[in-house]
Amino acid sequence: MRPTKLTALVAAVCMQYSLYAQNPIIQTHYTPDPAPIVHNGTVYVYTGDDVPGYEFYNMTKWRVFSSTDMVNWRDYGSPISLESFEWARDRGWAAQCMERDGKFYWYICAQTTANDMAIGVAVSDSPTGPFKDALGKPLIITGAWSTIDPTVHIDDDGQAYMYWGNGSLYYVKLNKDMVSYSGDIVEIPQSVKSFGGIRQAKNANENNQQTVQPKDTYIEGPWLFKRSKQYYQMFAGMSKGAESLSYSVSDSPTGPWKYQGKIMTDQPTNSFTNHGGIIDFKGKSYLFYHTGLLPGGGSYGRATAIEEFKYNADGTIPSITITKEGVQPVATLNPYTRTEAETIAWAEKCTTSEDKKVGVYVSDIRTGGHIKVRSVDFGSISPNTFQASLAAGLDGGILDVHIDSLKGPKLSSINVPRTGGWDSWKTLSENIDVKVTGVHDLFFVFKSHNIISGRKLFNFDHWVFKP
Ligand code: FUB
Repeated sequence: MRPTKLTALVAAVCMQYSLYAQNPIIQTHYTPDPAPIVHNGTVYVYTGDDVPGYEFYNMTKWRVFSSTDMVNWRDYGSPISLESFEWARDRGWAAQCMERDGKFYWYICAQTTANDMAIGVAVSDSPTGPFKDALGKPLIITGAWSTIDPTVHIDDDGQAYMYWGNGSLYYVKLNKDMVSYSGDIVEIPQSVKSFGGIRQAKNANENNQQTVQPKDTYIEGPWLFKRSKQYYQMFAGMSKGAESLSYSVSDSPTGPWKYQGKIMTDQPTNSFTNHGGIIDFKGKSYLFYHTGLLPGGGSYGRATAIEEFKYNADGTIPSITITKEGVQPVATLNPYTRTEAETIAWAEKCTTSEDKKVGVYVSDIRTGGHIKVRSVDFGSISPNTFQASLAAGLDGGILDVHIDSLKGPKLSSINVPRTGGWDSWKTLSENIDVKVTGVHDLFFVFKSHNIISGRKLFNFDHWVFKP
């Protein structure tokens, strides 16, 4: 079809939109149920892996990404999947990873061979893996389908607590080894005072009970953290036709809880669920949640988004609305050290894959696509060379490097030849004639030699500028 003036205008508007958009933070995969942690000056966000197009939560793996600036996210692929847990047969749902004494414990929930949901744990020496099932069996198995959404908190006295549940909220005290527990599983009482209301049974009307839905109620996705002396229990609550993010507070990790209200509600998220996590990083506070707003997404194609917020003076959390712009960078990226190509602020017409040879790399690169990397600091010395590791099984394409915008000054243009295979990597360099200093956004723009080429152009593993 020949482009008309209108299609050209729509394309220009879409391009403008993506230039300023930062939410969802990952565009190469569907990344629901974000669970962020801060470790050694880096934020790691652990997510699920939605498969849109099937009317259910059919996930089979989990993913991890990291950032030191909150806008460029490095993709570490999928270190665990249902295959990592011999006891798991289906539905890899919400998870959270927690560090203790240099080890990382990734708590997941999945369906067992008995059709219920159970909580398992994988362990690693690194936040990005490799991870291994710590027990070879579930850590929490109750026989109920609602044993989902684990969240873990390690209190100041070293006692770790794990909370979970859909409809009902439970906790148990984890032992120091983080892979076993002591004492009973406790169900946390719910009331209007503690969680805003009590969920109505589906058959409430038949039994002549009250059928008016409460203004809020605990549904799922607990997220426990401590700030000053207060414990916060955020959870997916009840709103009009979709979940809200709500919270309760307590003086103790075991309650009693006092309902505080809704943090995020009635937003055009294009998703029934929202599943949140909260962290502080570099002096700022962030809410992670998911929406169905990635193209092709929806309630079963959800993707992580982030908003910055400030606690009120009394410690309460303000009401937060979703934005396309997301958050601002809190650090810069050094272009003179090797950066993995899968470190991305925004990507279009490409995805990421992983193999044993190079780990994660950018793949399925198509004509008209690009990767944006934000807040790149060239300092006071201008680079004279750009170098990239690329592979092409067919006739390759062109990798153009621009600053400031897709059509901003061009620093380099690498002609990527056929390298002998999609995993036959070649380091290609190009001199830079333009002077560039200070902080800029960087755009890697993908072009084919032939304008009508619709095939994969090349794979992209890493890049660096030489001063
Ligand atoms: O992602 C599957 C389920 O949807 C999660 O376990 C819930 O928290 C909800 O987000």
